[in-house]
Amino acid sequence: MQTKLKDIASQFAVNGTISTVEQLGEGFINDTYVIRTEGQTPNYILQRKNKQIFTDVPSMMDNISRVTAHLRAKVIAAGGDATREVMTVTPTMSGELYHLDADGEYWAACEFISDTVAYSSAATPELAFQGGKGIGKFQAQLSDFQGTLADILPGFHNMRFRFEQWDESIKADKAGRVASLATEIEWVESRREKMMSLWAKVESGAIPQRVTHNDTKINNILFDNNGDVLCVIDLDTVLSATCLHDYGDALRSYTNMGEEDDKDLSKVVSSLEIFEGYTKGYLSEAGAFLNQAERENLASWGMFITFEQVLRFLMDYINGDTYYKVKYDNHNLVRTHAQYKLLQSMEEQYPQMKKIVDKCLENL
Ligand code: GN1
Ligand code: MG
Repeated sequence: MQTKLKDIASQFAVNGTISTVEQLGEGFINDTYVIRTEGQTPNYILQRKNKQIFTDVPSMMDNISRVTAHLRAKVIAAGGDATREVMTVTPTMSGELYHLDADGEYWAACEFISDTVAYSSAATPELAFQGGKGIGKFQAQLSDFQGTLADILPGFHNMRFRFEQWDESIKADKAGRVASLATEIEWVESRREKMMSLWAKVESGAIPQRVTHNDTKINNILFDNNGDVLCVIDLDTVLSATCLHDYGDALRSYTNMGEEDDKDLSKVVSSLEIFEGYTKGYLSEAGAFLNQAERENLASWGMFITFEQVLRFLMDYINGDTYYKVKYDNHNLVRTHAQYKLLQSMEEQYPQMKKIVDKCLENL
């Protein structure tokens, strides 16, 4: 394996001599490695992109390349350090943005940004503030992006499409699990109307499509050693979508006091302190460009995205676990229960969340 990985790594325009290629983290979708080089030359991140999910890797890499070029220009104009504040794609020796290996697998590389800290949860409102600021700034920098990005994940955050997939999954009942899931299916069905009415504001154009990140979990942000936000990473899902999805998905991850797949549901509650920290940080950057409909709906979007995640995890369980990597048999069901508990916690606290958002907007 090491030889094969080294061989793949050597396809890229890496500076220095490759010493090792080691697995890094445990993403649900791609396989990630770090390419270490000898001496003082930089290290790199190497990823095998999941071609079942990303069916058009060349377009995905083209999106990433255009978005990072735009971000880099913004960082340089602001006098920042473009090698640390934005992801840098490493092309192959022949100048391609990806390498297609003999097995038909797609690989891509980027520079490893050293001396950074990544978190799996937001322990303090200050950290949440920094994360919010990071995504707000990312969206602000991209708010004047020209041209259109390839829609590499059609319907990704489209609630109408998700319900269509959902209806098909229930009907097909591929894994024979539907009969045992009456309670969980009702969790989804009882919210269908409400979620579709929120989605209608996107379909009408009141909530606009912009260039957004679409996977704003805290571990997709790198912080520096002072705890300040440095760089937004994992740009695979950069798409035209709504800013509210980014904000909501971040709240789903940051405010959860338990794990995304916690078996101890008593730990899974959404923290209002973290909510407030994230919202303040986000609006300190995004307050400048969000329109009225976006502002009015911020407080609902944590619920919207957490609901979407309940639906997606449960649908994958119903389909027989074909999308997300699972570590044990009913992992997707455990994820569904944990995300549902989080959704309930957000629903209960909606009035307080709305007050916090309104106060932050007044203070801008
Ligand atoms: C997937 O693998 P990761 O963490 O980058 C998923 C997100 C989900 C998330 C759930 C392309 O992201 O949409 O919210 O898992 N990405 C894709 O943790 O489906
Ligand atoms: Mg991702």
